[in-house]
Amino acid sequence: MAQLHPDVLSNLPSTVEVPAYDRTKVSVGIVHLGVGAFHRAHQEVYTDTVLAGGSSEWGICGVDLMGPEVRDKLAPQDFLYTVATQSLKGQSLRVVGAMQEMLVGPEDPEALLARMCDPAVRIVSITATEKGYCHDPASGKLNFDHPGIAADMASPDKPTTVVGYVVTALRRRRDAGTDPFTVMSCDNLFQNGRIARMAVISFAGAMDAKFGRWVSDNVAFPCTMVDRITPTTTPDDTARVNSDLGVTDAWPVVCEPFMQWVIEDNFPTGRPAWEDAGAQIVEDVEPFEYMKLRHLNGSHSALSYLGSLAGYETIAACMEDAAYVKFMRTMMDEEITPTLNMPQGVDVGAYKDSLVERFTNPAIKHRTAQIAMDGSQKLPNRICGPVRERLAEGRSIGHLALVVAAWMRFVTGVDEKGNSFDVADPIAAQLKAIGDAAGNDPAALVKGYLGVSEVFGNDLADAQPFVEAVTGWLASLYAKGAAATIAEKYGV
Ligand code: CS2
Repeated sequence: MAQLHPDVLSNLPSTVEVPAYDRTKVSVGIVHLGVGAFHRAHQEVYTDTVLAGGSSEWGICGVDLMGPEVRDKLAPQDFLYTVATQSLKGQSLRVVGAMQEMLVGPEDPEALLARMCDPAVRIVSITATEKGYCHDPASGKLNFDHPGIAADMASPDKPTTVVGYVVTALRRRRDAGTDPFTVMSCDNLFQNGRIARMAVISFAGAMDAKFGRWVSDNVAFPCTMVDRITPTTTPDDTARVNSDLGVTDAWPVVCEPFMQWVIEDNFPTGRPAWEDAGAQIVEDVEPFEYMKLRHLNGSHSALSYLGSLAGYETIAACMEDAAYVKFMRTMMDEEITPTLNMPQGVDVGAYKDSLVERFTNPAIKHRTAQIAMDGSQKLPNRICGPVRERLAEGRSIGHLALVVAAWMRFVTGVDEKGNSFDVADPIAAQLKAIGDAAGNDPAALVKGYLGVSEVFGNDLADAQPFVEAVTGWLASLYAKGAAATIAEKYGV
């Protein structure tokens, strides 16, 4: 089979959507750090639609800061790839053309810095996952002990981290008299723009206080809320896509049909008209971030730990268990929605209905093990925030406490059958050591884990109702297992 390439686009089946514009006329206006599946299924698609509308200055330079794998697969395709949306009706295919080039940070940091300093580049966007900001998730502060940050401080002209690249490129632009680019985070972090800003300003200020102030006064860091369920592409996915495409795409992405992007309108040097592609441009993203991070991502994390413990491999498999669905809905209704303050006209009930439907989509094989990764970075935003707010108001936290107990049970690295498994988390070793020291004693485990201030801050360990609720759930998880615990409490 031929490989996907601009030359074969006209031979693709007529049902496949292809770039309806002359890609050779498009120039790079955005550098995107972190070209994972999510970015390719989301921001690239919106931008592709804008380019099809006639704008030609917003092509994307995709950047991988890890290694050459994605670039090596996409370069022979001239950076075209397929987005395959999956539903019960089957899949629909769209070839996306917004990416103009790819650079691999570790191969040539200087080439990447040069691109970031190109005056035509007006936006540097980021999907680096929660841990990519090298900050303490509970306090939001940049972690200067992080090995990547320490290395970038020592050699700022050979950066390795997102923060290091952004700071050095901004410094060089300032020195050259070039306007700064706007830094747009697209990660699942509450107030992602502020987290990015805090990390960049802390680093810049530690290098040179005057430069730190310049960044603070001159660089915009809009917040965004991003949403599209995009599991890692499997070999089966690739085979299914290629069979319908009739050519070989080395790395398609698969995702759900739904997509949403809410963007704070704060781009002093311009931006693509993403609203023409369906993005919502608003003054304040915060309510939307709360709604999504707490309902969708909070439920995802809940199901990922409770599902993994019960042996459910995907979110859709969890949703086949009526008690799990009841648990998710009850947690949202009773303990998450009341923490929100949504603008008029947003129907939160309909939003939650749609989440249940989206999670149930059996065509999306979103592995619980994938979502369970990096829980130490995810829990503070998704679960600990609402717990803290509700405790302050003397309200119940029983369902949220079950999520925390399930996370604790999971990060011991021993499953319900007594088999060990590797926990993927930046602080996995610390978490395992706490589990090993406490054994299967729920109270000792809770005490040990609540002492991890990176996750729980310095307050939750002393919140007695919370400690008791988590300990009670953890005892049940050890005595009965996750499925029986959920069935007993939420069984219908
Ligand atoms: C998931 C998210 O892996 C995870 O932690 O909760 O990737 C989720 O699928 C996306 O935020 C959906 O927009």
